[in-house]
Order: sequence, then structure tokens, then C-alpha cells
Amino acid sequence: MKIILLMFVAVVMFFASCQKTATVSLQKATFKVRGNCEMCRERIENAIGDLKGIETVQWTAQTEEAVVEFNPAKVTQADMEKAVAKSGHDTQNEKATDEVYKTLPDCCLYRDQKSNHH
Ligand SMILES: [Cu+2]
Repeated sequence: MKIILLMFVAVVMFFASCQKTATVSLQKATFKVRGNCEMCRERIENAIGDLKGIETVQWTAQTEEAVVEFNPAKVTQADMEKAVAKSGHDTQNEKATDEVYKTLPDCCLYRDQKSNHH
């Protein structure tokens, strides 16, 4: 009987320790990313999704916001914004260089939509 009890305790402890290592405390971040269309969405989501520690990423054209679930031990919001800027999209803290911006397809040029009547 004692052995069974010991085994039971061991099993409980095993699961308890398992859970501790398996549970990564994810963090959620929402930040502005400029863009227009579905192509932008793919570009932005890929740029963020390629980073280590990203759990989910979703960008919406209407709100121009990226919502990311990530492991804060592996990646930071600054990393994500830098990666997005490198792909050609301005974020709230990072600006894409003109060189990269110019390589975007016409439909994705989000910067001067009001002055395209020339
Ligand atoms: Cu686009």
C-alpha cells in the first residue's frame, strides 16, 4: 500500500514539474503597422512570424494594427517592429527606409495616398 502511495506521489510530482516547464507565459502586444491590402498583410505577418518566439500574429488593414502573441524570453516588440520596417512597412516606432519602401508594389504604397494625383 505504501508503494502505491509513493508511486502516486511520484506521478503527481512528475506532472506538476512537466506543467511548469511546458507552460510558457505568453505576452500579447498590439502595435501600429502601416499598410493597405492583403499583400501587405502577408508581408507583415511573415516578417513577424519568421522571428523566434512568435506564437500567433494577425494584422488587419482596417485598423493597421498587428496583434501578436509571443514568448517574451525569446523576442521583443522592438524586434518585431524592426523586422516589419525591414520588410517595408512603417510601425509606430520604426520607419522603413526609402530604399525598401520603393520596392513595394503600387497597391502597397501607404505613405502618400493623398498626393497620388500627379
Ligand atoms: Cu499591400
